[in-house]
Amino acid sequence: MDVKKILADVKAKNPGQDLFLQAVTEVLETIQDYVKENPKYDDHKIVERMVEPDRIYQFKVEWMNDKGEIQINRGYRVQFNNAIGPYKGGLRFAPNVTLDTLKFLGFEQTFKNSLTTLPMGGGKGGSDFDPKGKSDNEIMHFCQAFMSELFKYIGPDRDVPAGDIGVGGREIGFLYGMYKKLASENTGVLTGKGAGWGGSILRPEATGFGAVYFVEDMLKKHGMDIKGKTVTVSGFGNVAWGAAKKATELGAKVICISGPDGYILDEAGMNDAKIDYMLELRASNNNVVKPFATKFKGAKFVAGKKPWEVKSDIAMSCAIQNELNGDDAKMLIKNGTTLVCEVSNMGCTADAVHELQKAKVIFAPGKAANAGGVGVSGLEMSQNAEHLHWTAAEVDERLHAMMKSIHENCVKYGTEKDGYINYVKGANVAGFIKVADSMIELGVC
Ligand code: 2IT
Repeated sequence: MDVKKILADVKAKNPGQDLFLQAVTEVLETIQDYVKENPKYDDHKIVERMVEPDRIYQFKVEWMNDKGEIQINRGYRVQFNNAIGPYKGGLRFAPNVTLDTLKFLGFEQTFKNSLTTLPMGGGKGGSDFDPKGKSDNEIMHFCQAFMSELFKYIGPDRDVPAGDIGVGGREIGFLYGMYKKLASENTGVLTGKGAGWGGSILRPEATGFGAVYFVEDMLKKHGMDIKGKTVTVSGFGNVAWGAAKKATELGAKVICISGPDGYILDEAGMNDAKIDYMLELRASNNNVVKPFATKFKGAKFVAGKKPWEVKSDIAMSCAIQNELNGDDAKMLIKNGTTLVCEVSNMGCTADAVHELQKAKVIFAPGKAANAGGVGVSGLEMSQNAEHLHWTAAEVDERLHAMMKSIHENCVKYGTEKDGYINYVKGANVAGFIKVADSMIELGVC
């Protein structure tokens, strides 16, 4: 496999798609040794076939705001790879969403879904719609208009979307209501649904909980415990909320959360009231964390800065891609951070990953650490297919088992000669093998 040539081709074919190229570069650089040792992959041109999405839908979304003005947005669904199961992956609504964003996410999703142990292919979709400052009514109208086109391309055994940034339980409700009406069926084609209408218990918590289980496994492997550790978390949305909740429950002290406006430093750590307030902040549609410092005495708001400047044992990126760069990584290393867990998809720049690994910091890539979210989505699909509802204990046990299996696979394929566990390499190789072998068995089609 000629990594340079494949990357040059990807770059030439996808001009200006820097995020997609970043995601592909990381995977190719870390799987190349394994691919060279196993010539069957080159014989079947697997890598070249994997970097090309199966298909991409782009559509216009027209809707009316509360003032009666016509609005036009762009909608997308990238169906990346369905070798091991129906396309599966979230929908992102944010003003900076482009095709590049969704191609990088769809590519990552293919490897992540393979790691979960469940039969799910990779896909991603979304829109440049900006939920900030919109009324609930406007969000409903947008979701309905978006689904009136998307429903043509999805199905419970074809492509199963879910939430991502800007798409939570409320949006899934509006989207599912419209799908159900248009398709004349109630088959659970979206995941992240409400518990009363087909959703799985623990799906809202799953990404954050799974990431903390993964952190626990990494610490255990290195002879440490999460109890008593300080944790900085970025973001304040669904993923940050779940991570803060589980880390606190396990005896860690979460001292930071953040938003686009800056970060909150709360030396006393999170408690139930503070964690619940994160949900209120998100529901307000304002996308700021500053009010947290007004509400809770002792919490300090630091404007315009990222939480990575705060000293802690564990850092968890739970906001957005490339939110932790090389300089941030150097700061974390200087502050003696033990473990960095990328929870957002591609939360760290390539520079940051390089710095952290060079300094032998324990580092988890997002596609391993955040796989619990889509993992429990997969469990929601199973429950929908058998028309049953599992208990929280059952779902949590399966989530634990998935994260444990992902950790074991990372150790198996990522342990280097000096004993350092390269979790990035481990996750990419393990994710690759299942998809690649399936593609070979399925033939050229
Ligand atoms: O990035 C992700 O894995 C998600 N946004 C969740 C996808 C899903 O289908 O639950």
